[in-house]
Amino acid sequence: MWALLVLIGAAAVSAHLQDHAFDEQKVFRVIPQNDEQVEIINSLASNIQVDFWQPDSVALVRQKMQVDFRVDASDAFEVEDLLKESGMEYRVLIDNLQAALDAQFDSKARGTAHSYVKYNNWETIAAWTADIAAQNPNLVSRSVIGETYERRPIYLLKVGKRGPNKKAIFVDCGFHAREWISPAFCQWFVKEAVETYGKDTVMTTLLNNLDFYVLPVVNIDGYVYTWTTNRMWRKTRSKNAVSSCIGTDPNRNFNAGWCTIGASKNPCDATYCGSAPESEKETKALADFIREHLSTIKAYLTIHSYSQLLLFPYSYTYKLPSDYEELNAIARDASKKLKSLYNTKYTYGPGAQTIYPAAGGSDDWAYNQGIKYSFTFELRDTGRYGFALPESQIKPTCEETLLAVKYIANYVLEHLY
Ligand code: 9B3
Ligand code: ZN
Ligand code: ZN
Ligand code: ZN
Repeated sequence: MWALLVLIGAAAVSAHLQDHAFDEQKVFRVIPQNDEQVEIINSLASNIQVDFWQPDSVALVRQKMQVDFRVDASDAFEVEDLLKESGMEYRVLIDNLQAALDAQFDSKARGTAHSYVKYNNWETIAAWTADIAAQNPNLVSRSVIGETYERRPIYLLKVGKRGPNKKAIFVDCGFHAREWISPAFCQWFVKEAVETYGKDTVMTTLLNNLDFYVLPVVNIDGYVYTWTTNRMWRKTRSKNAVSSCIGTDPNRNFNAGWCTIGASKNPCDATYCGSAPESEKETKALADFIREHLSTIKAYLTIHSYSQLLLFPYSYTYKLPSDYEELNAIARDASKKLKSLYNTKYTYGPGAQTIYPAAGGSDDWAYNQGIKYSFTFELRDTGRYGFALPESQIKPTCEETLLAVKYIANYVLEHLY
């Protein structure tokens, strides 16, 4: 009993740590129209702390596309003044980030019980991976594919009806720590699999004929850090040899044009590519697993947020993949499926053209390993809440995304041989 009280007390303290961390911080959206305005954004970023919410916004700015960025409370007025004076097209996306973050939880009083319609902390997700496997031994099994920098086990769930020589689809979530809707989707997917097997004909066919490898959180250390210390953290939590800055961007750390474009060699940046490809224990574990299962894995799906995009290779080059026509048609039809539920609109296309050119991503790497059906999802929303997506949107977001994932999986199944 006392131990329980102490535990609850500790959770309350750590939750309180960030209670006011983002008070009055603002998120702006700007659309620079000319080179002068591009220069203003760039000089802003070099003078004050600017957290671009679509990393590699440097590239977006240069292409005069819309960019969202967060600034400190103490800089907010000055920044807005500057934007006004410049005549730049801008909008205050989030007026008080702390208020938006407070609103992401649908109730203030929170237990630690697992819920599919709430954001779960890592402890709760880890316990859930054990429970869902124990409760569904005929469909789900859990393994450990490695450990994180801070030595947490990286869990992988294999979901499917046991059978000989099955092909597989790999789905991962939680590359980027602050993209909380992503791990929520992986949990949702497994729930739907076990609940609708034997009832939904598509799901039943999929699980009878394919296995899904579901990795609920890749960047566990970062995810934990967003719960305890800094909700806006993106990278891993590894120490760098040459800098006091922490962390590497796991989605710039794969061996696909590594660090040639849209990634930073500076460990202090959000898109730091790491000291070498697969320098991170988390990306190495993932890449090792995929290499070991290359003969079975036929599709690779990686779930990020936000922007409502369905991307496929390449991101590290403007060159189109040899399967461009097929991948584009699948992305088009999967987006259409997704839209059919709540009218949520997705943009789709090759990464470089559709968001920004950037190297070292897992989708490009998987594609170059020979996994033809390789896609990155960027889930809801388009910036109203950004990373602070309210819990009330978990269910609709996951339901619509599931339609797209099932569509792709079914396509893969029908094109196995
Ligand atoms: C980035 C890259 Cl490098 C890729 N290959 N595919 C998708 C993305 C977009 C995500 C990222 O890492 O910036 C969106 Se959060
Ligand atoms: Zn406050
Ligand atoms: Zn991401
Ligand atoms: Zn994103």
